Amino acid sequence: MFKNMYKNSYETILPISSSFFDWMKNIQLNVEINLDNYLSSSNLSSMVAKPLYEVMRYSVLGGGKKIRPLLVYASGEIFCASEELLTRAAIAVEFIHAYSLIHDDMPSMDNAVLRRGKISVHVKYGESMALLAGDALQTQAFFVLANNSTHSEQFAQQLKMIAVLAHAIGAEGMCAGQVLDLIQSDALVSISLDELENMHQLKTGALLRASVLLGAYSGKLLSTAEVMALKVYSNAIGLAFQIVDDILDATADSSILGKIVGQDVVNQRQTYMSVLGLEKSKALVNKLCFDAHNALIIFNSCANRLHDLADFIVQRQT
Ligand code: GRG
Repeated sequence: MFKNMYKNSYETILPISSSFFDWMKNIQLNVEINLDNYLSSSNLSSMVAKPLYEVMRYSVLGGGKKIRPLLVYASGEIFCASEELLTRAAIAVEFIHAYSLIHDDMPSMDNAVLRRGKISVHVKYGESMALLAGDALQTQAFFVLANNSTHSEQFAQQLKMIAVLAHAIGAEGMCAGQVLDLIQSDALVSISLDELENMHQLKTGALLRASVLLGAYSGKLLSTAEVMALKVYSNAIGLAFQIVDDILDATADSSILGKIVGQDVVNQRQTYMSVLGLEKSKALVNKLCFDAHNALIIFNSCANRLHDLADFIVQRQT
C-alpha cells in the first residue's frame, strides 16, 4: 500500500522507511562518483582549464545532500527512465546547484563565508575564480545534457530536457527569484505572502521542479495529467524546502548546518520566519507535504521514492 493512503492528516509526521535511507545513500554515492569522473582533469584535452577545475571540484565534491539528483532518480523510476539519461540529468542539476551556491555566497549576494562545513569558494580562491567556476559549472551542465554518444532516439528528449533546465534557471526562473530577493531586501518594506511565495518558487522551487521533470523526461512519454501531477508535487515540495531552510537558518546550530546561521536577519531577507513566525511556518510546511503526497496518487506505488523524498525534505535537520 502506498504512503498517501494511510497519511490522512498533515499533522501526522510519519517515520521514513529504512529502505529509503539505503536507496538515498546509494544514489548519493553514485552521484558523487560520477561528479568526480565528470570533473576529472584527465578528461581535459588541454591543461589550460586545470586551475578552474580545481575550484569547480572544491565546490561540487565532498558535501551536500544531493536532493536534486535524488528527485531526478525518484521521478525517473516512475517512467522506467534510462540510467544513461538519468545520470546526465542528475549531474547537470547538481552542477547548476553548485554554481548557484558559489554565486549566492559571494559578497555582493549573501556574503557567506561557510558552506557545507567548508570555507566558501570565494574566500578560499578569490572572487574572480569563484565567479568563473560558477559560470563554468553552469555551461558544463548543458554540455553534459547535450553531449551524447549513445542512442539517437534520445536526442529529442535531451533537447526537451535542455529547454526545461534553461528555462528553470534563467531570467524567468532561479535568477529572477534571486533578483526579487535582492530588490525586496534592499527596499526594506514588508512583502505579502503571495510575493514571498513567488520569490521562493523561483529562487529555490524552479530547480527542484526541473529536477523532477528531468527525471520524468528521461523515461517514457508522459500524459498531460502526469506532467500536471509532477508540477503540483514539485511546487509543494519546492516551497516546503525553502520554508524549512528559513526555519533552519533561524533555529539550527551552525556546526550541524555547516553554514553560519542567522544570516537572513543579518542580510535583512524577507523569509517565512519574518512574515509568519515559527509555528505558522511549521504548519504550512506540513500542509505542503500533505499536498505533495496527494498530488502523487495517480502514480500508485510507483512514486514511493517521491513520497519518501517529500517527507525527507520536510523533516531534514541540515
Ligand atoms: C547569477 C551572479 C548570479 C547569482 C545568482 C542563482 C543564484 C545566484 C542564487 C540562487 C538562489 C539560491 C542559491 C537559493 C538557495 C537555495 C538553497 C536553500 C540551497 C541549499 O540547498 P541544499 O540544502 O544544499 O540542497 P546542499 O548543501 O545539501 O546541496
